Amino acid sequence: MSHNSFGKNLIFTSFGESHGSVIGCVLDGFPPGMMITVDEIKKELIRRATGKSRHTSQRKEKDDVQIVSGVFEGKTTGHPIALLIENTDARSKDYSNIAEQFRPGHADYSYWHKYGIRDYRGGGRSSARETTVRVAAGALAKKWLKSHCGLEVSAWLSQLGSIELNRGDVHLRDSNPFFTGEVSRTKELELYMDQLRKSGDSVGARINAEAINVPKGLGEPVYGKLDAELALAMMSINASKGVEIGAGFESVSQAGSEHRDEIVGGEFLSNHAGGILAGVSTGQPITLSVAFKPTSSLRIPCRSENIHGQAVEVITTGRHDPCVGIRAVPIVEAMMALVLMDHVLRHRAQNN
Ligand code: EPS
Repeated sequence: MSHNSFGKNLIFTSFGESHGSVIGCVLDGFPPGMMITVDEIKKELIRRATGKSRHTSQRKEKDDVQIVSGVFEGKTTGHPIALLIENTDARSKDYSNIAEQFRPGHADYSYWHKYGIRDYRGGGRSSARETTVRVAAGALAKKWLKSHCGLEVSAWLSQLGSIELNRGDVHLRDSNPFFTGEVSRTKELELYMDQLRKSGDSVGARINAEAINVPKGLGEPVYGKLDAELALAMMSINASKGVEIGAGFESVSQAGSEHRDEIVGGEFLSNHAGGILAGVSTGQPITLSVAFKPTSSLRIPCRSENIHGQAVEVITTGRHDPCVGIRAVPIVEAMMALVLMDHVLRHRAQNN
């Protein structure tokens, strides 16, 4: 079975490969009447784009988005919204040497064994390029959530390799290439990344995210729990390896008397639940964090095999992110917004 869509009442489908002519998405079920412009979508796309700093891949895509359906005279019509983005800076020759090799840690191996064919150029469908259209659709979801119920989503870098970061001022996260709210530590992060890049290696990252002004009652027990669907959405992002909701794995060592969030005068005194109890939102901020693994395309040689089962030494050249987790910040925000909007529409449908 193929599976390139998610959502029930707001259904997102993406298509396209990193070195194909275009990537695109269809967003079906979006309510009519919301004003939206290409510039509003582009603003989000720029946040995620490669080539903005020396700390990301140097591929320079224009990411000019075309709204090809579902918007008339600047307003959503209630019909499927289709968004298209041309790939203008793919350099497929970077991949000719590894066309038949498996990069350890990469989709190369699993896709080949699943499909028996693979678009090796830029990782094809497994590329982070696909996340561009998630962010484009997320721009619409963010706007709708804000105007519909004041709901706002934000994410920030909370760990880069071994460097742990405080939340700082999340409003300032776009002022630096790392999406950190701890702006005073930008220099430290730059030095770390410069050394890493010189070494040819890569690191992972942790991204924290929060949604505020979330209506109570979102989530559909028992197989459409809100935390379950958020976790699925996060795990669908390239390179993600773990998701925590609220206290997450810390819950293991917490006593019940500590973990439970006491209620006094209609207010919760803590938020270990991450704003979700039994799969349903409580109205508290939804908090989660996502672990991203280190990028697997490295110029440091390693041992592997090719599609014929022969031993090979793999060296990946080209333009890769030394830490793909950094650019995941706007992607996490977009996925969170799309899931939450879907659940607002689903809750409205059942419990209006
Ligand atoms: C990516 C590898 C690089 C990145 C790409 C993600 O692609 P290429 O080698 O084709 O230049 O530039 O990211 C994007 C193009 C993007 O827009 O995010 C990978 O292997 O995932």
